[in-house]
Amino acid sequence: MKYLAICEDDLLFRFMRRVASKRGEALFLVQDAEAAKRIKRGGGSSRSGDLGREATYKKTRLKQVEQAILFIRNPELWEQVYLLLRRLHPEVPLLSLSSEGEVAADRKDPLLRELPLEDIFQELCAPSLLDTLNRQRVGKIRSLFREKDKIHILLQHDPDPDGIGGALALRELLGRKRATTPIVTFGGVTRPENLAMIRLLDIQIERITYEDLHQDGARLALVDVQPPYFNRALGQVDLVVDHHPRRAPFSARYTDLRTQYGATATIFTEYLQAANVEPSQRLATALLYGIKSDTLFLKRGSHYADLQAFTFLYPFANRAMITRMERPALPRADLEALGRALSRLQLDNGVAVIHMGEIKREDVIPQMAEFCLQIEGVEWAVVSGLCGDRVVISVRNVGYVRSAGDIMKRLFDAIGSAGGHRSMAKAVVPLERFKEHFGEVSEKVIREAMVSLIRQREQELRGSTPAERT
Ligand SMILES: [Mn+2]
Repeated sequence: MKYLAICEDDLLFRFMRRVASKRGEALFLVQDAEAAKRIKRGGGSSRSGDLGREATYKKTRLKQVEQAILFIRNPELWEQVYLLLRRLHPEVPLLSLSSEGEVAADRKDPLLRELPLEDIFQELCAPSLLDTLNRQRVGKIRSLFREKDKIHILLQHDPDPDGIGGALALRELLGRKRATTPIVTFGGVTRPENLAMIRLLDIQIERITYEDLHQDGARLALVDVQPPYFNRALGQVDLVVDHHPRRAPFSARYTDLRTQYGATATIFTEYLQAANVEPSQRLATALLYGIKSDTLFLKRGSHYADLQAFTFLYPFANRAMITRMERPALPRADLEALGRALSRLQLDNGVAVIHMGEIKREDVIPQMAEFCLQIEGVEWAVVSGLCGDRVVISVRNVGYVRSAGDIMKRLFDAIGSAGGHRSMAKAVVPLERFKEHFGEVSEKVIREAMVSLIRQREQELRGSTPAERT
């Protein structure tokens, strides 16, 4: 016999019928003879007797019990049973299911554990409550649209994985295809990771204008965004599903805002589960990546629901593909430019300056600045490159008391845009203006401008008292 359950009645048996009905696994010792009969009729093993008396335990072969479960609400009886059990079998692990809580707290019994009933309710019932809610929500969403309606799923200006994943899920829930339910945006996808995502998962995102939003009576669904985000009126909005805080009032035929969630993809994952839709690998990958990137791998603003959705999606998703999205391949030509620059690298008081010349992709520049910080002796990394007609400069340093943002602002704000914080900063300057100001774009020019300012700053810091270094 594995478990001995000591209970006032047969309530616990009903909860654990599946374990209990394997004969020999669990014996229910109950106070009341009628309850014992009901347990037997339900396929369990039971005995009845006065739980406070030693004789009741005599026939239970207590020494063979691996674990005892106590489900006794009456505190005096609980006390009696506990003391009796400990006298008869000091080593048996005890699990007490309690409604009062804290009976075991000051007992200093390492083999006694307490599980509050409210926690059990939370674990068992809360998901079911949410599930019925989600089922009702899915029904509502499906009733919003007629078969002949075209639906535009509108995302933010620079659609991100969370919005894209949610949009795909909405299309799936509605049983729609791309032609009748396109994903649209007023902007375009720009971040390399997001471009990699739509390329690898073969997702089309179409550009749309305000004028075409309701063309031919098209319906409008907003995912991971709310109407006030757009600075113009959108006309009738049919659906809004989002997790951002409500910035301003808006109206829509259906709204589901869950601001405590870390991702919109989590809401859609719950919808899919409630609707019994098993996600395809493509859909699961998109949703998983959405949750992962919006919550910084469940670190930022994430909720228990995000973790649950993540766990549900994980086995369906293509994880290798997510790794490829997160680290989009660097263009070979850009890497070669970096290689050439690295071979000429000279350190000047811990400052590494690299000008990559013309490059294809802007995001390579901050990545390379990050990379250069790992070179021995480097405390500051300054990497620049020419992207079309813009000079992009990225700065990183290892310290916390340094002010990369300040320096970049001082140097470049007047001729372009510059900003950042203490350890990382960026400047973008139109090529023409850069030339007007500095004469040419070269490593030499950037080095001269940056190094003297960095040195000056460092000297200021050295001269200051520690209290000022904040
Ligand atoms: Mn989001």
